[in-house]
Amino acid sequence: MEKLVIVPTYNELENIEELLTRVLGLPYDLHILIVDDNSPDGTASVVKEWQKKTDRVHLLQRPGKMGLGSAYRDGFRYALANGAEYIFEMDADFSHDPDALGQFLENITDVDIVLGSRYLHGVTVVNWPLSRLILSYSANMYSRIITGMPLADATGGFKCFRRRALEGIRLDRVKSEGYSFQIEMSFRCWKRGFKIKEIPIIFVDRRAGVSKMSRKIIWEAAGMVWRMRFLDLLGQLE
Ligand SMILES: Nc1nc2c(ncn2[C@@H]2O[C@H](COP(=O)(O)OP(=O)(O)O)[C@@H](O)[C@H]2O)c(=O)[nH]1
Ligand SMILES: [Mg+2]
Repeated sequence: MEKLVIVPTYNELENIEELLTRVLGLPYDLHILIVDDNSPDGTASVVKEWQKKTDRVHLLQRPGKMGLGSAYRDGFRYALANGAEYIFEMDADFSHDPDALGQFLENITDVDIVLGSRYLHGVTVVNWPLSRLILSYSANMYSRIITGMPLADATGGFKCFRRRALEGIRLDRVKSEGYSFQIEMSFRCWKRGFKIKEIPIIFVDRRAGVSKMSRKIIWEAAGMVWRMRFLDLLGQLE
């Protein structure tokens, strides 16, 4: 398992079948790990059917909805324990185009992390309500100002990490659950000296199912960037 795409899922039954088809159909011998939080719609049962057909599909089942951050932390541990060299983060809802995975692999050769960026060349977001776009864009400006991290899109969740980056930070110290998880991961890696490269992606709003965005997630992110900044100032980021 050299390349592992981690996809957290909560009620993604409408997307999962096509997602597995598209990712496994790519010519890069990708493995895919679904981290499912006991989705009531039965997302995991589709994954289990696939596991009978191929050994490139992996499933972590968790007892209930525990958040995106901890889903990825569990996924990262699985990736490291199973020898993955290139570890991707990707959403299940086709906001992230599986066909872009190849570009991540091309770009990771000389860096440690590749970030799919929605705000690198203007704004490449399709079909989001204006309110959601403004929220995301302002969150990125806020994060850039407070953390000093020079990224156009620090909250994006389409990423590729090299193994050494995930090994280089303390995953057990990563506390965020919502979108701030993305900022926290990049910040910790950046502070450790890992090289991050942004590549432009076109982000399309989910085609099916519902978003899990919430007020709680926004407040968490607002506070987390300050937490990062102070931990760093106090030399306690590690
Ligand atoms: N396992 C797990 N997956 C989650 C959770 N919250 C969101 N996800 C998944 O994370 C991805 C991004 O969430 P989504 O609702 O699309 O967020 P949005 O696109 O920003 O509105 C999707 O694949 C979701 O199914 C969670 O608590 N646990
Ligand atoms: Mg989404």
